[in-house]
Amino acid sequence: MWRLCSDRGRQWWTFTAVEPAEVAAKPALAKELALIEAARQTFSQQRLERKQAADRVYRIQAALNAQGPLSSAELDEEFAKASSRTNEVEATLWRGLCWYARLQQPDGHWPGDYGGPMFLLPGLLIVCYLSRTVLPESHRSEMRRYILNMQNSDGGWGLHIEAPSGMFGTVLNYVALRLLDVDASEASLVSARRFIHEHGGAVMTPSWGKFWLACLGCYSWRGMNPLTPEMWLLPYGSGDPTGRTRPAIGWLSNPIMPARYWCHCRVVYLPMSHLYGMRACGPETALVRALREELYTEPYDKIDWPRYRHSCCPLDEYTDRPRVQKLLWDVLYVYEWSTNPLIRRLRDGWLRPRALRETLLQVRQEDVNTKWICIGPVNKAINMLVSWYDRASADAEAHFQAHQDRVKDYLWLAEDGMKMQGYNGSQLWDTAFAAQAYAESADLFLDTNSKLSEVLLACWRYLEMSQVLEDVPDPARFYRHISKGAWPFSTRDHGWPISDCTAEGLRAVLAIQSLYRQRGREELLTPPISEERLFDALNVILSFQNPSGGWATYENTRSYPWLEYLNPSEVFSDIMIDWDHVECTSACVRSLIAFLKMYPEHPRRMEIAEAIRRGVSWIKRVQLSDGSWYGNWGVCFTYGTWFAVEALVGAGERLDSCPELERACLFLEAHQHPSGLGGWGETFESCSKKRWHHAPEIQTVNTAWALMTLLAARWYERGPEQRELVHRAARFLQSAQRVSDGSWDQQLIKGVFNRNCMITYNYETVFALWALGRYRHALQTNLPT
Ligand code: LAN
Repeated sequence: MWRLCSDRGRQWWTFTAVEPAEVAAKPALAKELALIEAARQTFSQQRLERKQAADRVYRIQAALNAQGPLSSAELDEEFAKASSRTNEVEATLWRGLCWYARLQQPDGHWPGDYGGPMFLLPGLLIVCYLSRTVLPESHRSEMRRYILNMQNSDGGWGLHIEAPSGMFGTVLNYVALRLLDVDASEASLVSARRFIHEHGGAVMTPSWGKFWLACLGCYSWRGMNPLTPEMWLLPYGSGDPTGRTRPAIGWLSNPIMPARYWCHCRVVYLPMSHLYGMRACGPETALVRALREELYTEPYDKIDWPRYRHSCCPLDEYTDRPRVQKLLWDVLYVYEWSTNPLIRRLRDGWLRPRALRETLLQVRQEDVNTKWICIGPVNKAINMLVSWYDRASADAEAHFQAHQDRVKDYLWLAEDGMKMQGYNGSQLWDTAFAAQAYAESADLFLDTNSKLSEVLLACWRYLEMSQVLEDVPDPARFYRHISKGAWPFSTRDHGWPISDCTAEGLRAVLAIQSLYRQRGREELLTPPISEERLFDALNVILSFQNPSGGWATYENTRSYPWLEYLNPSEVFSDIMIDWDHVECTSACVRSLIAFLKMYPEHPRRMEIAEAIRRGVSWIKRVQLSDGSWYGNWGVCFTYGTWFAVEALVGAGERLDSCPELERACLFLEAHQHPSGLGGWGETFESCSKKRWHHAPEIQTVNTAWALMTLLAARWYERGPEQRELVHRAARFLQSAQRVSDGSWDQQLIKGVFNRNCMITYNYETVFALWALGRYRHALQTNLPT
């Protein structure tokens, strides 16, 4: 019996065996188990079609188990009220609001599957193997099930759950299954091996795969391009990484110092370079010896490693790596492997020990700052391995155990099995959106004495408990931006501040606050969030704005776009610097607008107004020639365009005087789904190929984003055709709801990072609700929008 536990946003799955007698005695339990079993069966029958698995059943179970803000009985009672509504849109909204409330956790956040990438679990399993961290058999068997479920019919695995097979996914998941005790003679492994051999063997794995194999002892460090840790000894140069004083790039900046890279890139290459620098390698076990035989087309001892430093299977190659890069690696390679006594003295006697001390210091501080969660799944696993090899620190043992304890934060169970998530969850992000979606329809339940208002109060509690209240210690030394007042993407313990998470968090707080203030019931919002904390959030948002006028993700842009030429990863693009993004810029602009509305007399009002103006002009500048905006973190043009249009409208732009708005609406009109049913649908290829790709079926989420965009721009005021377009989109969303429980089905994957890798969001219900709520105000009633 699996259960989802949660504590202040932290979420993890536990397993307890239940006796058949116990099941027989409790009909509810029996019903639940039957539901899960049924879902599993359908799933295994339709494996490939449903790889983008709904985690519906486990979410039902979670909802049944949890003592959420509302009990199931209360929710059943509320749900029944839908039938008394004569307005169909209101009835749909009501059912959806009740459904989504079932999933809310006691602490006010929404849990959900944040899987998608297929290269995460193998890394964790390699680290567990090397560090003798034993995962329970319950977890291991669900992991096996997951990986097998995600195998493509050609025997391989892709970069993410919807991707065609490549060597990165295939080699790593092959190794993962072997570490999970699957025998090499199993049919699935035989076909995976065939795939690997047909594509040149594991020497063709992209560099991040080679890294993991080298740690495990199944690849030689000589076959890797250098990850020289001495890079961390370079001077940072002028400029302020903390955002306290501007600018982040000064006159004497050192653009190639790793501390200037995008934080995700630098904190992954940081522990990688530490392990590379010490040539970390696990013991030669029987399994390692077997893998050495299974993964290659020639005998392991005969492999000419340096020949394969630059090699990568064409199936995986996404990013161009220019010649200059190879040249640079070749120079560093000489430094790394030279036996010349002078270079050796310099390297081994002087530089390397210093470099390893510095990388270890930085790694450990990242562990401490994030309470051992780490910024993401990749550095979580690598930092844990660094910690395993670190015997010298006084508290080495406790430090490593703290790492082990945080492994479960990344593991999510769904009907397709157990996976490692792309983050320790998307708690704050989902809660901030949910709060805004509920706020959009708040009149339905706040003024009718409905228990649903508990949902918003619980959102408030989560918003309160997840705001980050402090900067990390010595931010400049550890190259960290200020975080006091920010909201993270997941939990306060994680704590990395993000521009748009802070913006959405602040907007959600202001939205709930203004609803309760209007009704004179602000005292219900407990615990209170002081004005000072809101001003801190404002301060963070302002500090994140770049001289360009745009906003990047976690930090200011610290180096130059040309650094991308040095991007060594074959599979990810645009990872070297923290770029400006339309989503971050729009979210920040809108939160500043909301803030000014609430505090028109704030001492920083002039600065805020100027920031908004610069942000809006940045957004206009990056509109594409077809009228759309490219979405960096969601699939894809409907996402980017939605963000951009919201900000323009929020800043007071109107359709008749703003050509950008008109072109955006025309773009959407021209990209409706060919089925003619009045919706929109994009696949992940819109992101990776940077051109619109129609999904085979209309997608609820794309339709909701498009509908919100058209409503924000008041496209329906143009004429009867435009009005009909909007009505049809709304009708589609209504028809896509499951009337029996009020939910919207999960469809194709909807999140993305670094252009090429997709990640799951549970956006269907929340955006359908948000869009329909707005539609109701705009076109169904006379209420003000
Ligand atoms: C995320 C998740 C949240 C996302 C938004 C807030 C939605 C976005 O608007 C800004 C960027 C951000 C914070 C983001 C950046 C990249 C992340 C962290 C992820 C997509 C989650 C996972 C991904 C991370 C890089 C995955 C680990 C893989 C590596 C290649 C290191």
